[in-house]
Amino acid sequence: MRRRLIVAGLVAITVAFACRERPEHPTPPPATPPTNAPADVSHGEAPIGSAAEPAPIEAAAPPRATGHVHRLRIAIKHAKITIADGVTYDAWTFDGRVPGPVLRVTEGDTVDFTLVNQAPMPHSLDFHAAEIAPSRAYVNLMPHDSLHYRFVARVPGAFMYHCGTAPVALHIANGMYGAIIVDPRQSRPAAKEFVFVQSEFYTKKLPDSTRVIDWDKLLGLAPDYVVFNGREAEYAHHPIPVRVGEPLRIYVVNAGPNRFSAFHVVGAIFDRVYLDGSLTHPLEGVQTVTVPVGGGAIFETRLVEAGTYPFVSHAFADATKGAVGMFKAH
Ligand SMILES: [Cu+2]
Repeated sequence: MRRRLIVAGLVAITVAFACRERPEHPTPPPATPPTNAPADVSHGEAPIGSAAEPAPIEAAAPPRATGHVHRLRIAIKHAKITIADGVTYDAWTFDGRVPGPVLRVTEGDTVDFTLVNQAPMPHSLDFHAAEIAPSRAYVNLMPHDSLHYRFVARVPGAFMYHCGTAPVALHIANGMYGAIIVDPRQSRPAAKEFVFVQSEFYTKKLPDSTRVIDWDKLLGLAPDYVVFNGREAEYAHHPIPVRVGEPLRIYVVNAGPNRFSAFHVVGAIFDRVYLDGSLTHPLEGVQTVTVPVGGGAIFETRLVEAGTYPFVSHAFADATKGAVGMFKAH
């Protein structure tokens, strides 16, 4: 009997070891930092492409909303997305894209919201722009199920939305986030407007070269990519054209799930920065402002002469990993 127990124990231990997921060997950091300047401007952490070719994900903000009740519907889908040139990632998405769609409503408007789960596992959606009981609205939705509720967008600002299903870090890191802009009732002054959602990807390669989440890297806070709008250095490869002197307004939402953003435009000083979007006490004349994970801020500036102006997270390891873009002023 005792012998049988020992054998059973040995078998169990062997099976446990065999079944344990073998972590992929992390890529060792290079022994020395790269010394070849990859771009033709200072702070150009990525090669600069042509402004003539539009970026795959539009940086321009959608126009201000009209009407007071907005019927919004989002479908949860699992989809392959491109996170860098030639790099495909198995993502969990809102509407098949990462980040999810930019939503825009006005202070006091009613959002009439429907969430549909077309994915093969439970998901949910948490609106930071809403004041609502999570136990009613942010519940896990089973596959093929849908959920409908309304909320009033009472507070203006640049807000995050994201999947709130546990473990939340996994669902966010896999792509389930987006931005919702709530405009103040009285319009902000006219400006050219952009939305940048910062986020991270923690990846390991499958045999077919598709990337999937690397949970160890996520817990170790070691992303492979830090990006604006879902793709590494997207707006360096496709610089954003603007005019010299025109007012710019940049809505930045930081989806994380882990890295704070230190948002900065090289060659510019922000005239005003509205934390989250609060209309009272904007910061004036500031160089870099932290956008915390799960937070947002609205940046206003203008570019004083023709040229290329990088925008970055000034946490420069993150800029090196892709949190960099370019404005081309002419
Ligand atoms: Cu989810």
